[in-house]
Amino acid sequence: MVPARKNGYAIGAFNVQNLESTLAIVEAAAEEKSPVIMQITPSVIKYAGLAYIISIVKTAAQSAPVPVAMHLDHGEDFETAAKCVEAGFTSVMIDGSFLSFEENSALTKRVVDIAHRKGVSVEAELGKLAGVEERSVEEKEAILTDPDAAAEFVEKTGVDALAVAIGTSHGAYKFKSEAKLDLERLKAISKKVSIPLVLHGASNVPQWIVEKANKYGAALSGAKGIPEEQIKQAISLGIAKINIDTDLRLAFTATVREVLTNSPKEFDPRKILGPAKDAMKEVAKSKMRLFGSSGKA
Ligand code: TD4
Ligand code: CA
Ligand code: ZN
Repeated sequence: MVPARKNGYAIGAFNVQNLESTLAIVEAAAEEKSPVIMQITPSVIKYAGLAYIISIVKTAAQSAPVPVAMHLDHGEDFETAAKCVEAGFTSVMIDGSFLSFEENSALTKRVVDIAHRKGVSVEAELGKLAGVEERSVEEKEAILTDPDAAAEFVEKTGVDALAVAIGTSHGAYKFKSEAKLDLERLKAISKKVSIPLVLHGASNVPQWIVEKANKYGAALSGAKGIPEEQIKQAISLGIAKINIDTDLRLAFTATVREVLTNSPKEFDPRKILGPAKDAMKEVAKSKMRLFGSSGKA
């Protein structure tokens, strides 16, 4: 990510849950000759089991012709982060964004201390991503990342990458009205913080995929994401890791629905999940091109 920030591109960090999402991402990275980050959340560890998900992702990383990082996304406590450091993750996120500045710094520092001893890098988060619900302007202001606090946080903790809150949120319903990131704030953070910055909640929620899903029975009206132009601007302002989960989920779901509707006699899981995996792969490839990481491996 350091070369990415230096050279004005970003690495895609895609969430994996199972074999299909792992294959989609590693195949995309190989075809695009792009480095890639595969990230695993605590809820995936609960769903699949740490040993299963690690062996799938490690197998992908070992057989890929491009660099593949295995990252813990939104590590919720010290124990989870420590377990992943021990288990061979290349990087971990410790998300103390709901703690006070002091508590978040202290927790992050503890994780940095054990991770760096093993050569594992650490991402932390300062500020809170906006929720799905509408918030008043004042409240919203209060949760976005403060540039001075960000500089102090990085200095205090020795963290390797920082997730910033600049108006994005997780999921498929990011904006009720105009989609807008606080790029001025990002610029100010970027001036004071030189480590790679991370953009969570960066899915675009492509309308053609939402429409396809809805055509085959989904109920996803009003879904809205971040316009691609704003992603490009964010990269030019220091974002070097971009988290994408929702767009892959949407592509998967729309295709599963399409296959089940159009081929009612089909009951081979591979014939249902295979096309869904390919749809996720196409989305991942288009992200690598958008982020400028294609050809960088
Ligand atoms: O960090 N992420 C992924 C969050 C995934 C939460 O997943 P679980 O259900 O496994 O807990 C992002 O920033 C993704 O942003 P996006 O815009 O794709 O939702
Ligand atoms: Ca958080
Ligand atoms: Zn996130």
